[in-house]
Amino acid sequence: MNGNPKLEACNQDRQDFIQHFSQIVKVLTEDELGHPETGDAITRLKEVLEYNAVGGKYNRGLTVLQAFRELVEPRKQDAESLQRALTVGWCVELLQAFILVSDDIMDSSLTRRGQICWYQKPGIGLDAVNDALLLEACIYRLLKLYCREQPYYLNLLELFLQSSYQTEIGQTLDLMTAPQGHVDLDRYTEKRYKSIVKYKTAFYSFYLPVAAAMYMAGIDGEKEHANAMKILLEMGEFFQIQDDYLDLFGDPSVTGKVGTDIQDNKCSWLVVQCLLRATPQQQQILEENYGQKDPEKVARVKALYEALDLPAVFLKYEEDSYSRLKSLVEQYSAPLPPAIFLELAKKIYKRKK
Ligand code: DMA
Ligand code: MG
Ligand code: MG
Ligand code: MG
Repeated sequence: MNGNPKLEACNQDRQDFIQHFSQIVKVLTEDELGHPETGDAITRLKEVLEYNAVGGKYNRGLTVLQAFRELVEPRKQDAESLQRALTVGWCVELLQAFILVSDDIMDSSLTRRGQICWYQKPGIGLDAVNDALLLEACIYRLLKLYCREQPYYLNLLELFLQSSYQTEIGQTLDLMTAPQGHVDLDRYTEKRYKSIVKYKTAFYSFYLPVAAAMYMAGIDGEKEHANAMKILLEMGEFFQIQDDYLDLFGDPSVTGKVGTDIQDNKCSWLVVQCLLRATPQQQQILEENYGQKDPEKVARVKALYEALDLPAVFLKYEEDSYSRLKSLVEQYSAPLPPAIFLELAKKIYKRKK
């Protein structure tokens, strides 16, 4: 106890959320009883869930639970409804696990959440593609098991399907803008950057969890969703800018992942900002060193970013973005309580992981 009731409620939610995982695994693996011939596959599924769905920050999953508590009348927050909110929160975390297992393969990453990427584990390799698909399928099995009788079931199904599609479109743009083996600096525009991150990150990381809680609370109006989306997409864009900054300037022992954006030729916020400020000579340095594995070339790109003061540019951007967000909340949060958005913003601004 530290005497701060808001913080204690938050910690309680986190504990409840993490504890609910064992029930999720149990429910997803007991189906084997009816189909004993799939037992070996279910054992694999359990391993996949335990390796890939836990160990993150749980921001997305917890957002469902916390928004649900803020939006649903207390008398309707019975034990069963809370179980459903916890489960839908885990569905968001499973979508995240599905996306990350795939993303790490496509980005040739080495570590995630402080451990070796699943596909990098000896004996796993590209079988991880099927494991990612299994994680995705679990979302819909859980929604069916827990929410089939609810009036919002179809809304949730469509929301998860649409969020997956948007993320996959975003990943497509991300990959197409980063072709292996040839640097074309003209591709790295602010406009392109915004499209990539809106689709690959903002929808599923910010709109999805809040929208899911809205549907569960019976809020399904277009206007209400459009307003919430306006705020949440802005937050999502900023979140990905932080991710790009941390890719190079974060501490891997804190972020749990080693950066790959320069090597992967990515349209990162840093390269976009660099190009807005670089002299022709500095552009030449980028041409010669970006998008390659050689650690010396990566170091030259980093030195260029530092020479252009990009860490300071980022700090300033973070401040500006926070005030912009606060005014968006004032303008668009109604009829939802502004606390839903402000609590979320507090979790991400100044984050180090
Ligand atoms: C983030 O892209 C978006 C998705 C859909 C994973 P990223 O590759 O920069 O993520 P990370 O830095 O976590 O690999
Ligand atoms: Mg990645
Ligand atoms: Mg990626
Ligand atoms: Mg990244």
